[in-house]
Amino acid sequence: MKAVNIMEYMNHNDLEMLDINKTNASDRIIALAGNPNVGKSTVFNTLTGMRQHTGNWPGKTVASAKGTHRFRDKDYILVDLPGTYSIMAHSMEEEIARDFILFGGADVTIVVCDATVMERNLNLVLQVIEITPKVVVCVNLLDEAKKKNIVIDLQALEKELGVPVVGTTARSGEGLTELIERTEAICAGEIKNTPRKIKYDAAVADAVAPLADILDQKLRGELCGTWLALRMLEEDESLFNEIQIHVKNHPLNDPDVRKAANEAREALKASDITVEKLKDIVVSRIVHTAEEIAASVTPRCKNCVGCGTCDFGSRNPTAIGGSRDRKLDRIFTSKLTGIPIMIALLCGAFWITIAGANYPSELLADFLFWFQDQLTELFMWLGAPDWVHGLLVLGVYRVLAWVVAVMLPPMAIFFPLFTLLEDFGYLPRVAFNLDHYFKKAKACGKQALTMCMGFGCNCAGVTGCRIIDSPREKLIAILTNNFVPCNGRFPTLIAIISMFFVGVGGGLVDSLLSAVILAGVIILGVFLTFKVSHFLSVTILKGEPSFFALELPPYRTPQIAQVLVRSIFDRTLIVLGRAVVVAAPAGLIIWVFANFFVGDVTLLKYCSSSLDKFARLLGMDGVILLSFILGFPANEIVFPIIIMSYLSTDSILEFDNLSDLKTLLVSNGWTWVTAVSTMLFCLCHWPCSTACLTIKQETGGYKWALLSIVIPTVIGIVLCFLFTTIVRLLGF
Ligand SMILES: Nc1nc2c(ncn2[C@@H]2O[C@H](COP(=O)(O)OP(=O)(O)OP(=O)(O)O)[C@@H](O)[C@H]2O)c(=O)[nH]1
Ligand SMILES: [Mg+2]
Repeated sequence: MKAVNIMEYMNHNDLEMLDINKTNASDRIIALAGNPNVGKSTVFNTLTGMRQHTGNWPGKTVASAKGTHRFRDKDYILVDLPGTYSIMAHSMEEEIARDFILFGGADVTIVVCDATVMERNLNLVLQVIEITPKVVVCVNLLDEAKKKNIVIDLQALEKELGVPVVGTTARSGEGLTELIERTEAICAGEIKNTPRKIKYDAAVADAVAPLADILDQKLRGELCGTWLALRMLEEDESLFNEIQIHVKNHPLNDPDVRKAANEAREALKASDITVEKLKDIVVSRIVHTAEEIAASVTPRCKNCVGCGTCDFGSRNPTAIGGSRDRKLDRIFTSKLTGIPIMIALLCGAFWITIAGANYPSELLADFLFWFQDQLTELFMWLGAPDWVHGLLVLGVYRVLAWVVAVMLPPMAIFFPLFTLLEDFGYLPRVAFNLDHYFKKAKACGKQALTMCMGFGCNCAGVTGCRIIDSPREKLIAILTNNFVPCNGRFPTLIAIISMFFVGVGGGLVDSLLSAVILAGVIILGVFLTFKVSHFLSVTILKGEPSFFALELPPYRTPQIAQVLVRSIFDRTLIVLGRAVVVAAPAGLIIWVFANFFVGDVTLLKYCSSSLDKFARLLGMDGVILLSFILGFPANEIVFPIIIMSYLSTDSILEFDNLSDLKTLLVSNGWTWVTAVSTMLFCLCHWPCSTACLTIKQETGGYKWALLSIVIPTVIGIVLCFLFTTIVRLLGF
């Protein structure tokens, strides 16, 4: 097989700007920048009431988002940017952040920092204030800093930086009013910032100064001359491309500028400073300045880290939070216990989900189908024709009811649990544990994080692949994300497992066994991910795994009540939203299929019987396969369509109880073999339509979207066929 040209795909990455317009002259555009995982999206969500993905691992935000915060009769258009350690970095999301800070037209850039690791965060602050003076520094996670006994002198920091500094605890909203007040003061011109300038070595400063002066004249304040001069001398091509796109009359090709740049290069050469050396000098100067400032604003004994004469030893963050984190990491990431704990946690989360979802599912089903009876009576009372009742109640309403009853309860339990683990900081540990296996598959360990996102929704998983820097590994992660069942698929798995492999009574042993089987299915998905990743790595996406640093963030205590309320509410809305948008029309189509005749059979029977022969080779039947096909718009509707299809052809029309579901399926020929095949096919078949579109967008081509359909479908067909043939040969 021929390896593809990955650059072809690389060029298609969209770095387009958000479409941000002020509706009033008084509107303010505020960029939220900062290192990864410092709470930018939490600040954004708290101020705008929006629901950007947050969680304790770096790299969640991969595309900018905008939202509005209204304060004292003014609208603040906030832009949540992906995290970035440096403006000079070049990963896709870092470029998005850099470009917005440079060209996004923000009135103020708020740089959010993690109070527990100020040195590292100040590095970015210094780079941003080098570009624009309109900056407010938000020192977030003050509660975490307090727990670790880290005290930051915010006033001293403000003096050092020459820009306003505000301390916040974004999760509880503390300090955010002051943050907006000080931001407004800069917008209104009440505060004039005098940002600290980085002092470069004489050789660099002298060589750069003439070029910087000319650039300052030509740019007329659009960008900072010294900053651009340094980037020109560092030959930052990707930045130049963006400048050419965004800066009108940019001076890069101006003859005076070119001449000055050549002279600067000569001067640097004379001092033996090559391009690489210049980059090193600049970076180390910034890092050094950041360290100096951090040391001066974090009061402590100078010689310390255990000088024995002060109390810093006990206040040392590494000594306090660090030792607890190290202990936990020894348990969660050790070779011996890491993976067993991971599997145990997975089973535990599934067990709580299955045991907990049973009763609410019954209640919901009882209520929703009681309501269906009321609707039927209403239609009869109104004297509505049969077909109207059939279409709206037996079609649209009933599919909606099935989607909500079967899908909603497991989602509302599993996702809060998952979010708690995410907020605690467990997901990067999963990536750490699986890194070795991904390397063996010649893929990237960060793929584990994108798989975790795929649990919620494969579209989020696919977009999340932007955190993987290597285009080859990113493509592998995108093409295999579908092996993680999303929230539309795994309630189907839960329902089938509960019905066919354990009793539907919901006892302790039953629910534990269900959880173990479900975990087994997920592990099969992970196994297939490794195998397919490896296959792609040695065929069309040839290459060796790249080096990357996986950051293990500190463990943070999740806010249990908030997470529970938020994710239950969010999931409910998402499932209900999709139910209305996708399931309702699907219900309508199914009803039409079941009531229109081709000759003397219904359209449904006609279509399903034409698929029946093939489907039976795979251990399923025509109805199941047709449901998978009709479920292309959203996986949530596959199982409800199966139920509806059987109901519409079955004599038991008043079938509305979850525990009776198995009877319906068995009366339509389901055996444990059908159940396993349907589960295998549920795990391995084409991604839903939205996921396909997302893959097309992320990869820039139909061919990858097509491949992402072909790979799991072929694997699904092969697995089902092999399984069915073997069990039939064995005489089951
Ligand atoms: N204790 C505490 N946790 C916080 C605070 N602000 C944010 N967090 C938590 O820190 C984690 C990271 O927050 P996010 O808002 O996702 O961080 P981000 O900067 O947007 O991260 P990326 O998008 O990955 O760059 C989440 O688990 C938050 O709940 C805070 O003030 N205190
Ligand atoms: Mg974020």
